[in-house]
Amino acid sequence: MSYLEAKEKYSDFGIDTEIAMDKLRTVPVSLHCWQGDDVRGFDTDPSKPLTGGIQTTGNYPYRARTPEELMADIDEVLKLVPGRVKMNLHASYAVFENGDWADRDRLEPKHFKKWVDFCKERGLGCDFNPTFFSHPKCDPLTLSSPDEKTRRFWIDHGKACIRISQYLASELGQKCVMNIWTGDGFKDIPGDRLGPRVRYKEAIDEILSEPYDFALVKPCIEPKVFGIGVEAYTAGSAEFALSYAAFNRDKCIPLMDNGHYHPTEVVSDKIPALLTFFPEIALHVTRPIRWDSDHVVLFDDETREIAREIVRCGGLDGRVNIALDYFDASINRVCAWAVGFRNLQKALLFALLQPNDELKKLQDEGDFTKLMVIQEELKTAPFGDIWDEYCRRCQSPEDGEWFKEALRYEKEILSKRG
Ligand code: RNT
Ligand code: ZN
Repeated sequence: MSYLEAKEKYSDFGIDTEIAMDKLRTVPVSLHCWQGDDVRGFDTDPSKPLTGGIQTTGNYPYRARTPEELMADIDEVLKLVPGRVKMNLHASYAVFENGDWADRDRLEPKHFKKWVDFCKERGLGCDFNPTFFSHPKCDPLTLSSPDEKTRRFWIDHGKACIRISQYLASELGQKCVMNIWTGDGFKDIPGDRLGPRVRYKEAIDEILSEPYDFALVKPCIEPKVFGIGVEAYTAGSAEFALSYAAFNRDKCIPLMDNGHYHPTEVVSDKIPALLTFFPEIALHVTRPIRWDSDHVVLFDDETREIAREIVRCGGLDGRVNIALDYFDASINRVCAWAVGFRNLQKALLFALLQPNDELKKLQDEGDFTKLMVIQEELKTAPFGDIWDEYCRRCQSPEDGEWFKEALRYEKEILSKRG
């Protein structure tokens, strides 16, 4: 079927495919730099394991080992995906020139100048994350540690990251979402659950006392139910993070990662719950399998439902900050990035091609039969033809094309890496 026929089909449902495609092209989605090197970064010994309750698995060769390699791989991803990309960096990806290494509490905007140049040349905004893991100063706790020196180091890191986020936002002229997540917690039943949370809260208070323009810098608090090695307790639980954001609405926003809840909970349903109260929220879109496994995002039911809630709640106009967060080391990393980014674009386009006003009306009128029928029939509407057209308009390769290019890149560039 051609685009024009597909467009007709959708217009029978009262849907304008032109409006949907035009809208999607304006929406920034953050591309996480950490898929390219298995979350190692450049500021610590790359042979040391990833800590903080997260883990990459797989031994696919050719991971990026230097800022140059990582940037080249990201450039390749930019060729392969449609839509508006924003970068998302971790503090551990600081680029130290002429041996001027600085520890995390001493990081400065200048350590991200290379990334600013990279983003400017490509017209991208940039989000940011302090890195509270994979570092000798994790004792293993960070912001919730009972050790004053440990806490001070990590608070100073958080403050340095606020300054860097402010720099990224001002240089690039787009807001910078700065996400605070720590893996602080315990493997087994704690003797004190309150103490670490009170210390965590006070530490975040201190970090957010660093001056920043809240219109441009959006600190977030990301909760997590458990992590590898912190199965029994996390300081930054859901209630902790959400309460923090609710009590500090003039300073930060909540962030939800859909790998961070009990397996039968769904983030799609939590989006409108939070948007009832918060003007703005942030998301990490990932795919958990049985645990927070951070598999590549698929075009699956929950990703589509998350996208539908973002669209239906008016989230595309800045209320929902959308970011990807996964890391698969078992497959070609450029493809992992591209598949996940493309799938999120697909899910958003699919959501924009729903007759959302009509569905709402049917629900309010109590016509649950028609509500079900329409939603089911739209699943087999000629979505693929609209998707192909969207890729063409973004001058991005269609399904079936991008993979060939990714294989060429692997053969000509990646395979030359030791
Ligand atoms: C970990 C959190 C966190 C990290 C990134 C690297 O479970 O999801 O967001 O994945 O910051
Ligand atoms: Zn996350």
